[in-house]
Amino acid sequence: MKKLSEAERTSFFKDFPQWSSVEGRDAAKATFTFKDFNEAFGFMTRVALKADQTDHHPEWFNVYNRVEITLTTHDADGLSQRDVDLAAFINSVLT
Ligand code: H2B
Repeated sequence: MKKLSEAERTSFFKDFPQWSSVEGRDAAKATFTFKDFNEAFGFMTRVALKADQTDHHPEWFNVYNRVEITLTTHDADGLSQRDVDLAAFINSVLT
C-alpha cells in the first residue's frame, strides 16, 4: 500500500470537509455526534463490518453519542487510498 501523493492528499481534505489533518501525523480525524448511544453504536457497527470485510480498521473512540475517528494506513505509515475509501463509506452511512 502506498501513501497518497501530496496532490491526492490535498484533494482528499477538500472533498471530505468533515476530516481534518492530525498534528505531527499523516492521518485524518473527524468527530461525529449522534442522537444517542443507540445511533452512535449502530453507525459503529456498520463501519466495523466494512472494516472487517476490507481488512482496514479505524482508530476510534466512543463516548455515549460521540464517535471520534482517526484514519491512517499503518502498513503505509500514512494516508492511502484505503483511508479515502473508508471515509467515502463513512459518508455513505451518514447520509
Ligand atoms: N488497518 C489500518 N488502518 N491500517 C493497516 O495498515 C491495517 C489495518 N493493516 N488493518 C491490516 C489490518 C493488517 O494488520 C492485516 C495483517 O492485514
